[in-house]
Amino acid sequence: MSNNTYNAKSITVLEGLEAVRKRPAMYIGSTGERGLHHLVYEVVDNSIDEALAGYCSCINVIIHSDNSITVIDNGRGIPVDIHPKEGRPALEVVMTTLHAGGKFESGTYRVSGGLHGVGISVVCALSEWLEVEVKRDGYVWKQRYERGKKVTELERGEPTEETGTKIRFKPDAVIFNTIEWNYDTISQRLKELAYLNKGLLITLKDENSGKEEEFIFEGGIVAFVENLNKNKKVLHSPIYISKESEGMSLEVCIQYNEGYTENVLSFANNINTIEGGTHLIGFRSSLTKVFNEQARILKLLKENEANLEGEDIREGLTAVVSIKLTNPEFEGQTKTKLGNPEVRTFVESAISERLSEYFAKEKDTARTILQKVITAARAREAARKAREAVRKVASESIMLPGKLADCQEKDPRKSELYIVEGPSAGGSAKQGRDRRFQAILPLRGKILNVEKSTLARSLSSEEILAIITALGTGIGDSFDLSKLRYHYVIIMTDADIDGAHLRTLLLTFFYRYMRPLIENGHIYIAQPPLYLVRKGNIERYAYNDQELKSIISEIGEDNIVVQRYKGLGEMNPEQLWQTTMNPETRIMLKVTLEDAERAEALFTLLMGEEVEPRRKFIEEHALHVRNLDI
Ligand code: 0RA
Repeated sequence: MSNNTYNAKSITVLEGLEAVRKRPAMYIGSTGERGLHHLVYEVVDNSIDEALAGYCSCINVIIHSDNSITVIDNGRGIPVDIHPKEGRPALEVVMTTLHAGGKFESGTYRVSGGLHGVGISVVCALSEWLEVEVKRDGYVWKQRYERGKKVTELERGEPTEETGTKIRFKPDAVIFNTIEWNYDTISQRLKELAYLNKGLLITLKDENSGKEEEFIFEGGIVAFVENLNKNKKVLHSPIYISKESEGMSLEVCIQYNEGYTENVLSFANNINTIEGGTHLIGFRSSLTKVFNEQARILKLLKENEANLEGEDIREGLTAVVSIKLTNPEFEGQTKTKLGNPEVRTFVESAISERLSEYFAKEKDTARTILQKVITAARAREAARKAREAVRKVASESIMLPGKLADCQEKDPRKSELYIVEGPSAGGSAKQGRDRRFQAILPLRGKILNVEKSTLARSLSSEEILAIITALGTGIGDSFDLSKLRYHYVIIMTDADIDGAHLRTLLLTFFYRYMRPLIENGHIYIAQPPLYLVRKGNIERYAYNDQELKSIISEIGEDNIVVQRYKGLGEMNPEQLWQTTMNPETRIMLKVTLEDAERAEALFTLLMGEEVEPRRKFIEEHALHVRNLDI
């Protein structure tokens, strides 16, 4: 049990407009600029309803310098006769009772739900003052309210033949963060409303700046679409579809331009349904359906080609979808998503029917549009294939080669990769290494006939791929040094002619395809010893002939055993570690660009067509290869 006891006195039943003033955001979304502007939209929506019902042709909005605003329409005027149940003028009921703003009759497309349609009483409640003037029943009628409460009785003024409603109100600064109107915001919305309600004249005037605008579009949403496509090259004249039945009224206008962006605006009862909804779903699916049918009929889509998809129809599509219905359900975060399920099928069948008819008649337009959509579909297919290829390569490169014995260290700056010749040396290296930071990649022992082979053929593609993937950088144009997985790449080959060849091949490969590795000093040549000199317990390694001589003279010639290493495989793991891999004691040569250039020159020569210089070079070069086995 919570120790919160329920206190009956703490329960306040909010009644009438007090509720609105207590929690304004619940009715108008916020008390910021957006909420503020909802006040004027609410009043205008009421006038629009009159226009939709066919009684109003003109709406005027005036922004005053005291931050009050006036909305005038020439509709029927809010009824002023005594409301039978309430016993007071209907106008007063409309202005002071929550949710009494709706029309007393049904059958019109009353804007309700969402942030609009909360009723004019909400505007009244959130205004410091509101003055209404109704022309109806032969007279001008007036009444004033303050913060939702009437401060004057309904008063009959001078006679008039006209009808209409004029509402002027000043938003309550106690409620709103700001009570300043944004001319452009209002102008934009009024223009949109003029587009959505063809033939309706809407004017806006700002008494502060003297700015004035007039919106009237006989073309309605066709003019809207034309305006959206104003600076674009269009592919055809706008296609207009309308249908009215089942208590719904649908208007759609479609026009493709040469561009690739989609600009589809959807509205339900004049509210911009930013989050879409059932009307938009119906619109899209009908377009996809009709386009596919027509593309097959006109044989523009080959039989083996896949169907057009939703995204194909969007490129360069400009459209306005406007539906008006009696009981809209608004959903979503901002209540701008139409939820009525019946709308989907209505829109889908209406557009499918009309668009098919249209395409049957207007074959040229059909072809033009379909070509565009099919091109988009083919581009999509090509892009998908390209993406897949890239993904495949990427996934392959993430897969490290099976032969690689990786190190535990993940920081490339501390990691070493030994590229080792042959499986036996590879085995010793794997056992001898410090696996915490040293990785081993063994390459195939015997290199192909270098002289008769190209680089690609000497190093099998499998081997090259293993190197590329182990290093992680990619090659050529897509080489990325930042992806290098080891900052020390150490070539460890036997001290024989095959080893020399492999070294040349590797250096040439790095020089040609991964040059930054060399330029940035990441490539090294391991220096295994050539000799092991033993005398009793003494073991000394010599890395060249000169060293051998000095060791021998140092420890004396008697009873010494000199072992010459022909290959790395002759060393046991411990020896390999001690002599060649232990960072404390090893000697490595850092490969310079000149070294690599020389290797590449040698390689080119070896690969070259000219037999004589090749032979000469091999002979000369052979002299420099230590411990050459001939
Ligand atoms: C209730 C009933 C009728 C019209 C209106 C309200 C109405 C409200 C506003 C708000 C601004 N302008 C407006 N114009 C009309 C229908 C009255 C009838 O049946 O004659």
